[in-house]
Amino acid sequence: MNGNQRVCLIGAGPGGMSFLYQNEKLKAAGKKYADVVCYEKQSDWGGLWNYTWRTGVDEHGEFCHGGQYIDLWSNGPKECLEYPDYTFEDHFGKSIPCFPPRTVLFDYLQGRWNKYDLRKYVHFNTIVKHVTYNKTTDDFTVLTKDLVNDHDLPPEKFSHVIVATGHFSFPNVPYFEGIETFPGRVLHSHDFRQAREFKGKRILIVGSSYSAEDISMQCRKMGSDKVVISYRRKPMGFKFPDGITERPLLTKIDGNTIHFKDGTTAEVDAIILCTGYLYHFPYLSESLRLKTSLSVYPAGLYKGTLWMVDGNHKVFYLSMQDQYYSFTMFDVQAEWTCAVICGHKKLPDRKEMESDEAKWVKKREAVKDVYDDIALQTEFVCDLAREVGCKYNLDVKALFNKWENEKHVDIVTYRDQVYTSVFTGNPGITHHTPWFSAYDDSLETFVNQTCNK
Ligand code: FAD
Ligand code: NA7
Repeated sequence: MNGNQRVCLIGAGPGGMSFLYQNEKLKAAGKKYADVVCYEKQSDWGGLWNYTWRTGVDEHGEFCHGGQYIDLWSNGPKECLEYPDYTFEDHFGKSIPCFPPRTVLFDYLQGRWNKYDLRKYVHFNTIVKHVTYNKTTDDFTVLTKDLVNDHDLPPEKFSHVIVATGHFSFPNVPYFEGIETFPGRVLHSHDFRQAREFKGKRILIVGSSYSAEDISMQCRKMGSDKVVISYRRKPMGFKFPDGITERPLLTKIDGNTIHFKDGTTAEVDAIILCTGYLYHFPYLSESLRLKTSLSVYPAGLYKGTLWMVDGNHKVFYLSMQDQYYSFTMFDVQAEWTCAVICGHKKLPDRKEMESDEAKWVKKREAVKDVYDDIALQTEFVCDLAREVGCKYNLDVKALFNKWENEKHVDIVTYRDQVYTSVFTGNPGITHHTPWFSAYDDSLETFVNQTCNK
């Protein structure tokens, strides 16, 4: 024991790994760092980027975390999530196109984590079952289980807890009249693994956000016969390709026939509920549990990160925001958390923290559209960057605005556009094949392209 804080980190996805990375950076610089024990219930790191073919439960009978599909490509430009101290050019040694497939992004993430050999801090196949705050001793008791040996591990004490278990995993599954007798397949997007399964099929997609948009396009790309998207509040309004249409919310299901609010009907073979996710932390005692719906600034968190309700300012949540920014946002949150825990950054008094939190929540409530959302998240990321004295300008708002505009110009071609890295000043290259007709998403094919057309 070296007198450092003893930190329990839950989850080795991009958020949790950022904490390990930032802590190791402190250690390498000879600064005070934390003694971290990271628990990860899966057998590998990467969180959602660690693809699994499984659905429902994992090999140990635990809830299956993964929800990405095999043919997923990034839905935002890589220039919007690029680490300033480890650019895509640093990793691949050259410029690559801007919307990489899943495997390419995972490879990039791992390159940064391997820089510091962070794997040694992660206890894989170990699930956190319970966390309580002990008021009298001002610390935490954490119960874990070794999943391979079906063995409860002895309770451990920690000075701080970091929750990095994500919030795009536990599906929100609404009920629609007649769904129980629908004769085809019904699934949530969390269990969607590949679009090819739906070739030649007529699909109903429920929801009008990122999963609805991308899974519709994926299904059509892979040969679904037709896709009907049913929205609750408003249509996405993109110029979808032939075969994809939007309708108001369904009212009931009668055999293969779907009835919609506007009185129209459609015949479908499968239903995919792209109805989002719930914040779900069953292993935390109630006073430590973040309860919120999806937003760019969930209430109860100072600097969007420190839990204000209980735990004496020693519980931190990483990446609980709705995510335009992703990897860079998690990273700056992790750096800030590290600085606070290790004593490099002093927290202001409680009153000041409360008023700061209230100020951000108020700003969030004033958001009117996606551009406001992007602007607010940019402000949030830049605020944290300032707090930690980050030497890079993490503001990529202009790139996000371009991305949002491109989607409205043409949802089929938005992934074919080129963006310029704010850190290297170099543009990505044009992909050899437009996304809508690109079927080879292997890392080798994607990365081994040499020039702009
Ligand atoms: P996660 O990646 O969810 O990792 C959390 C980790 O915690 C997991 O490894 C899990 O096994 C572990 N865990 C959970 N419970 C426990 C427990 N009790 N004990 C121990 N370990 C536990 N973002 C982008 O930037 N670009 C994209 O293109 C993109 N596409 C996406 C597509 C889909 C379908 C989804 C669902 C999300 C997508 N995202 C995308 C967003 C994604 O949330 C982030 O990229 C990122 O994975 C979030 O990292 P995280 O570490 O917060 O959480
Ligand atoms: P989101 O962004 O939370 O969107 C969920 C969608 O589901 C949204 O359009 C909701 O409608 C809709 N929804 C939720 N409940 C219902 C009910 N009861 N009936 C009808 N429609 C409903 O989740 P996504 O999965 O799209 O995206 C999450 C992440 O995964 C994101 O980062 C992606 O990149 C991948 P609303 O718009 O509120 O009317």
